[in-house]
Amino acid sequence: SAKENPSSVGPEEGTPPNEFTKDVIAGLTAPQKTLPCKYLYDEAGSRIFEQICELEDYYLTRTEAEIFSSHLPDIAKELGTGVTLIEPGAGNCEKAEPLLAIMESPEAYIPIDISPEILLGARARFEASQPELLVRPVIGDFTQMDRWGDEEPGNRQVVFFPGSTIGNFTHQQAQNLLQHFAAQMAPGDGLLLGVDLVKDSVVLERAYHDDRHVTEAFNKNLLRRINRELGADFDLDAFSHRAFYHPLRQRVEMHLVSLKDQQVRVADLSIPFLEGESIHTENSHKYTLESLASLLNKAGFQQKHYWTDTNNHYVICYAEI
Ligand code: AVI
Repeated sequence: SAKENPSSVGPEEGTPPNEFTKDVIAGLTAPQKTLPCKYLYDEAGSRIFEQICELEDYYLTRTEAEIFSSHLPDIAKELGTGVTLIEPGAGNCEKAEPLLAIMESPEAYIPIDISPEILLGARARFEASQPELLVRPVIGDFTQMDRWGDEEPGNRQVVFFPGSTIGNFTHQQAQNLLQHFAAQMAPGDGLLLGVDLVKDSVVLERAYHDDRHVTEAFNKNLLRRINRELGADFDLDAFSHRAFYHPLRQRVEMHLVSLKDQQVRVADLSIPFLEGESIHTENSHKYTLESLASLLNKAGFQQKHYWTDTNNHYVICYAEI
């Protein structure tokens, strides 16, 4: 603003469009309409996502939790002693809590998230349950962050990235993100990653097209958000939720399909839709143990150990640089 920047004089230039507006317009005017999946997580979207995690059909959360509870002592041993655990996109920090409780003399826990409320709540919880642990929340977008602030020399760091969040990045983006993590790590530092595996497409598609229509509500909430924040006029009933597994790309794609020819007003634009035309709203990449090892290697990590469930639906993997 003019106040913060004394060199800018003259009349107000009007608020520049924010990043959300720019991304929405760029996405909806592209040949294959698309919206970045990070925008699925406004307050309502985050709440719906929590409901997804409890669905019978959405096996990911439950399976990851199963692997953790069966192998927690093993995993903690692999991470070693005196470790600073860093969790990008930590949210409520629920997954780190039992791990930190069993790790041998962890140095500190650094959860990173864009939501200060949720981080401060988590810190209060840790103060009660693990008072001796140093918890230093960092507020911000971990994909944009150059340092996360453990500058103590000699501390081993382990980056904790569960939930198969890595799957929501393309292979190139995933490699870039892991390289970005690696750039802040020293030789011998670790990465503990939770990743959903390639499996029967029926199982995969059911997870993203659940019979309770919670994922549909999650997907459509993005249109509701655009209506609210950009004054758009999407008719939610004129779009349907579509999720399918693409075996060549090894990913589940989520789309919103227009049920008729229509024009939608978004910001100052009128966006045309043909019947059957879709907005691509999310990719959820699935890995094999081989494709995961290859991703890790490309990003400069060596896989040390991995743990799967008995169905081989999901993997937790520990790697070091
Ligand atoms: C957060 N992420 C790992 C979820 C996934 O499975 O890709 C997001 C999600 N989208 C639909 N359902 C869940």
